[in-house]
Amino acid sequence: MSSTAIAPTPLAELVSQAIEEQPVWDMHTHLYPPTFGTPAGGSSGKADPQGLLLWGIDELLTYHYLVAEVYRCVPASKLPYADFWKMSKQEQADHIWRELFLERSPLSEACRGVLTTLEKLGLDPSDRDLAGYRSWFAEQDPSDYIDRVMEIANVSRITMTNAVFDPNERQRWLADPQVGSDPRFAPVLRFDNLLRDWAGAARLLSEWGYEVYEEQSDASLENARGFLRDWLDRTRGIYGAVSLPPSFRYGGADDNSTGSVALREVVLPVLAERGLPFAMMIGSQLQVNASLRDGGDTVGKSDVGSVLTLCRDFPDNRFFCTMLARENQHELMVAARKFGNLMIFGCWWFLNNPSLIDELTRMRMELLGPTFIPQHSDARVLDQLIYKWDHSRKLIATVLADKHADLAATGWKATEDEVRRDAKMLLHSNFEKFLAG
Ligand code: HDL
Ligand code: ZN
Repeated sequence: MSSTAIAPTPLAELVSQAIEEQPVWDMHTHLYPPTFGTPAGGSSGKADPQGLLLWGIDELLTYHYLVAEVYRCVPASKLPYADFWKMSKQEQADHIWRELFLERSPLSEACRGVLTTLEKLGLDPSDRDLAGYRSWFAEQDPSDYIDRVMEIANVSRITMTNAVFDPNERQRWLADPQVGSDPRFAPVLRFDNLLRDWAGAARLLSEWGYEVYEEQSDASLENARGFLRDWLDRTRGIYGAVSLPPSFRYGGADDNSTGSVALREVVLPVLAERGLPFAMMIGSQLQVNASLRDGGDTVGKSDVGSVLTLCRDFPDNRFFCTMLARENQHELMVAARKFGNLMIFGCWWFLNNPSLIDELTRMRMELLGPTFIPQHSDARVLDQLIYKWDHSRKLIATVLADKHADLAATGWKATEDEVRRDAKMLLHSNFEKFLAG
């Protein structure tokens, strides 16, 4: 029995290199350029407590994934949620570092990600020197640091989530029309409320000067279309996006629920006239534990049939779609075989773990070839790009190498150009081309 490690085959090496070297256009993140403000000023000195650009070790450690995980270690009976939220960001980070990294091995994907990020930035995770990490981050200038993180993660462009119903974000766009013009970032107009809560959205639109009422009259619907057009113009969004609950249903032309009417009469016509895709992220059951705040959402099985109906009934619209439940994945991939105006993407949120990224990517490649978008980072903290893409690239490369090995076994030898073309499709051009229509 040989004890020496088995060298990867030249083909596996080539695939790994092609995936590593291919810049990725990250199609869904919650990241922002410094023009949106940042709570950690770093060496720039300009700190905005309500700023939207999150970066640095304390933001990495207080990512809502880790807040949820730390409450498995020190329950609310011992640390009431209100006491945790009263802590400073640094105190919260200290608590999480101690409980998840020092008192227990940081085995979860979100914990491991912090360590990968530190290592790729040239810091030594085994130092366990949180104070030292903090001093290093404090010396970074936010805008220069964006370039550095994008270079390490090999991310060519960061797609934002510009939530028009978030007062903090909306005010920043109204105050400075150029706020989203940093070329490193692509804007996306996000408008969940229109579909999740028409009545509430109508009240807000009325406050904002659009005559939109709960009753979905022709005038109300036309004014809602006007609102969407205005904000697509203001943000120059490259697609429209919503997250939808597991209960989301679209039953066709006779479905007159307020959400379906808003979808059929407002969202899809405006995006079709603008030639912009519509991204549906389906399966997030919000705030099952509101005390965890952003970490309080869960997953639920959703209805792929509604996606099929939309793709069939709206052939002039293009749909990005990702679903949150593992149980929906195979049916969604088969749906993508039925409609070319459906582009499935990413291993979203609770699926963004090695075992599930591998499973989904294998299934997708076997059913769809290279015609899907395997991943988005969903990063909320800038530095997360480093680990989310490092981890996912390795997994995507392993699957692609296995599939090319299967081809080679038939006698089909891929050329280096063909392998690099595959990498470019998966990490960049499938997204870019679907955007272009
Ligand atoms: O709705 C979404 O875009 C989700 O990605 C949520 O932001 C979620 O909280 C998240 O951060 N997932 O990774
Ligand atoms: Zn997201």
